[in-house]
Amino acid sequence: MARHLITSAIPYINGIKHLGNLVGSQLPADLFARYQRARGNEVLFLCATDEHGTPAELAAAKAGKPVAEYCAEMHEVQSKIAEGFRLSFDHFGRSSSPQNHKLTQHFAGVLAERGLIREVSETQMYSPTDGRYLPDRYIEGTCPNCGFEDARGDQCDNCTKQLDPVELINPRSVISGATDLEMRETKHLYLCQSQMKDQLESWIDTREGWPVLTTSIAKKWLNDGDGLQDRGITRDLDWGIPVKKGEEDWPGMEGKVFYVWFDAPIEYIACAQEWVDAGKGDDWTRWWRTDKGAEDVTYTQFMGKDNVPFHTLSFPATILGSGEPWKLVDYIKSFNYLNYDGGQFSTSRGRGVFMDQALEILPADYWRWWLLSHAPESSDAEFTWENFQSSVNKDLADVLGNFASRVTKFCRSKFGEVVPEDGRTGEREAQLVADLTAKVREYEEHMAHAEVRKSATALRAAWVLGNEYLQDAAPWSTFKTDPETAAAQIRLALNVIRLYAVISQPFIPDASAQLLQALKTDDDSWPDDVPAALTSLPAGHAFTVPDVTFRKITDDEREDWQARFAGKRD
Ligand code: B3M
Ligand code: ZN
Repeated sequence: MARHLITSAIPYINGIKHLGNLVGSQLPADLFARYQRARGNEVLFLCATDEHGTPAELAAAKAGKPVAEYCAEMHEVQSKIAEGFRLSFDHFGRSSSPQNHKLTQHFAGVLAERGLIREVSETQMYSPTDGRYLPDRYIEGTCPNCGFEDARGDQCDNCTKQLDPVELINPRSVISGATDLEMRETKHLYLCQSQMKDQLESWIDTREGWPVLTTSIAKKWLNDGDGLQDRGITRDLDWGIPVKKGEEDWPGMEGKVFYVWFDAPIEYIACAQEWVDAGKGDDWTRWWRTDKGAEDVTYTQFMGKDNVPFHTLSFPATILGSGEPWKLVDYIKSFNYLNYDGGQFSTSRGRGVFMDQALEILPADYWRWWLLSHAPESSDAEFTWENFQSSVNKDLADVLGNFASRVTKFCRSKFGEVVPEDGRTGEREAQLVADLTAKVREYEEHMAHAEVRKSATALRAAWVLGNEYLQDAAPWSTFKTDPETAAAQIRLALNVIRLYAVISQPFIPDASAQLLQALKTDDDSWPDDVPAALTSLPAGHAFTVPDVTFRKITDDEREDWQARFAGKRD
């Protein structure tokens, strides 16, 4: 049994995420976790809310709430929505947890001891209008790298370059819009990433089979300009993890907190501790410490492309720099962006579909299927309502749902609600079994490599095989002249429904459960042996006709939704 540690990038606490965020990390991570569990592997699947930094402070201020209260509430909201989408986290933690405070301070202490943290006196943007320093997202302006006008102080969303607020052209305060900003002297800690460039580069060079998107972004920042830059890891903010050296105070750093991108990845580890402290597991070290068994773990991270620099360079610098035996990531799966109907999803402008709204209009499986089968893997992808309608209606309703419905209804009308006994199958059936076997093997291959779209394509092709078979065998005609053969065909087809339910579970867990329930079976074991799996439901086994598994989206609905989500969320 293999052991898989799986993490999704942890979503910022500042509000409900849109479908582009979902498909960029949490959803494909869930697909992979569900698949590994279905194969009988041991999985620890972790995610959390990212609760520090300017996004949290700004959103809390907008909501008129103390930050801690805002974060606690939004964590519950995000947690409920994650359940709604059937995201099967073993634990959904919080980066503001006591565990993360302690561990982040621990890493800072160890890194300092090893000479990898230096104190820098520097000038920071100060806004007299706002009466405070303006770190990171408190400032917006034009990106010095690509000219994008709404670059944030910490990173440009357009070209992914990590920025320092002082680099922005025409900077303005996000709080007040003030442009009369001045530079003031303040002291901060820097992580000496530049000292670790060679170590990081050789680590990245030895990673096998990483997606090009991942390694190209890492290489770009390793070798950009003067090479890998040291990174400020503290901020002048109220909310966050207080700067300490382990458990000791850090002279000169009073009142400062760690930078959100320093503590957020550490939460991947702290989250495993939270999982244990919540009574859900009994040992986190065997997942995270290579001296405690984690060398046997395969660790896969999922994230959007803008998060790649932090996961390929900054977080590994923390881990490697500590000199302690922490588990490093084995595979980084990164995603491009999902665009929305001819433009971008926009949280600020309310453009696009947000996770809560999606679940209000259709069940999770409809979204899971579309998003995963159109995951922005090799390039950006685009959500359009036409495409969504046609995928749902074709793949889910016409192909999968229709197969289950036709087979069970036909059986009920001719043989009753039990798997029929009579007859033997012939060549056509042998061919179907062989084709399904090949398709399942292909699907497994893609799933094992977290090739999301290819997996969806193979799964859809497996569904199509059943429909083609049914069309071709036409048991409803066979029945008129040779009811015994029709019985054998239907016996096989009922077993094919069960096979679909099992292999589709990582994509569409609710439909899968519904089908297994209708078939009155608990046998959800993976079809290692497809021919054997297709005899799982024996003659005489009772079943019921399932309710409609997937309904079609009408043109009226499509038009209505298109208008409704065009912008201006309240
Ligand atoms: N919260 C950015 C994001 O949601 C950030 C990811 C942290 S992963 C450690 O895109
Ligand atoms: Zn840019």
